[in-house]
Amino acid sequence: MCWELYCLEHDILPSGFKSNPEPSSSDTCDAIYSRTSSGSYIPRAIFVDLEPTVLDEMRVGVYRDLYNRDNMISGKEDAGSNFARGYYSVGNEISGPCMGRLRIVAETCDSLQGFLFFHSFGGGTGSGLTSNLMAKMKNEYSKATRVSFILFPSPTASSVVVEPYNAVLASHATMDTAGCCFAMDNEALYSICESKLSVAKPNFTNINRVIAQAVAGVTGSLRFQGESVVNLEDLQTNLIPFERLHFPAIAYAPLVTPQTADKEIYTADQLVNSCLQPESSLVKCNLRQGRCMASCLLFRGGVAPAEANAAVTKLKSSGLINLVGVNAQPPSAIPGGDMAACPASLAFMSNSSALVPLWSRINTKFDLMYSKRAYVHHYVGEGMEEGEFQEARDDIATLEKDYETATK
Ligand SMILES: Nc1nc2c(ncn2[C@@H]2O[C@H](COP(=O)(O)OP(=O)(O)OP(=O)(O)O)[C@@H](O)[C@H]2O)c(=O)[nH]1
Ligand SMILES: [Mg+2]
Repeated sequence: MCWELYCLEHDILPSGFKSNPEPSSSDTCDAIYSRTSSGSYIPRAIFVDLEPTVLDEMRVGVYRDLYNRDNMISGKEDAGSNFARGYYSVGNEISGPCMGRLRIVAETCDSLQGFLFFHSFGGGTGSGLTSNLMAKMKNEYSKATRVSFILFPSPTASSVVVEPYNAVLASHATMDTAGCCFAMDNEALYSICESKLSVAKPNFTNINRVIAQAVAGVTGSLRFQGESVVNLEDLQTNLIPFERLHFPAIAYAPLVTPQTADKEIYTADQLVNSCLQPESSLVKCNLRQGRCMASCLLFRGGVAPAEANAAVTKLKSSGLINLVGVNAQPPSAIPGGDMAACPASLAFMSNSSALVPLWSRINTKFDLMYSKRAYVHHYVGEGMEEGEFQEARDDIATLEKDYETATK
């Protein structure tokens, strides 16, 4: 869904060609697309899964000609919601070919700035394989920034009981290798679709399009020239004052339908207020209740820098704002999608204690299972040592405390 939106914003057709071969001067999409000798654009992206069905959908989908097939790597059998299968056994086998492809794509970059990761914390592949790759990438590309968009287990509804294990094990495994990890969860995203976007029964397409808009808000100034350039490194440096405390929340506004878009007010002030409402957050939390260490506000569209700064000054009395960016390119909307094309938007990122309850919930569920050693043998059977459970759990207990202490 991110590439669907990027293609729309950069005027790239599903074939990979621009519909207007004379790109606008502010378009800097070369940061995320490479160009072939015939002039078509290819996403600088690698798609990896331990089983083929999800990637098969992409291989026959609308954008099938956009992607380089060699950058889609899938195995035969999934990780069965087991972190250890994703990290150690099956996952470790596929990680070599993944790194091989990654090197090829990285070599086409003139000045590699960093990597964006998209994965779940609940699935075995999303938690385990990503952690495995993250370690290898940190080793090989130590200077590159790593920014992740992570789907956390939902607070109440969860389809798979071992998701808390996987989330804790993956957070521990990536504690020293991840850079800046934006937390999201499907419960928050479902309610955005239902209550804000009037979608009766949201599916992953609806939800992932909301994620895509927020991601496009974060990457706007990488893709379009503007006065204030906020690159991945700026984002990480400003949002993550302490390396371990790398889990900011992300909120987005406006979340409006084409029918209600003209009733919305698009001033910087109003966008900030909207983002601070709990129902604008992509993860279930209340940013107003969290004590804040750092925030970044990235505006897009018709917001004058002076107006943005004035809105931020108001906020500063109540929290810490480290970085403000305005990119003149307004957001786009998928034709026929749930969200309206708006003249301006804001991606609001905040590293605060607001996520502590999320960790507490996951930890409690972890403890309930681990006290009975439930499902532990599945993990040990895939090459993990049992001691890693306790080690990971202790690490996350420390993380929880560190967040409390740092934001006191
Ligand atoms: N928002 C969103 N959530 C998804 C999507 N696909 C899966 N999930 C959620 O991710 C979690 C499971 O992770 P998956 O990514 O499906 O699992 P996996 O990483 O493929 O791991 P295995 O299937 O165990 O190999 C569940 O909570 C799903 O609801 C998606 O496209 N969008
Ligand atoms: Mg899977």
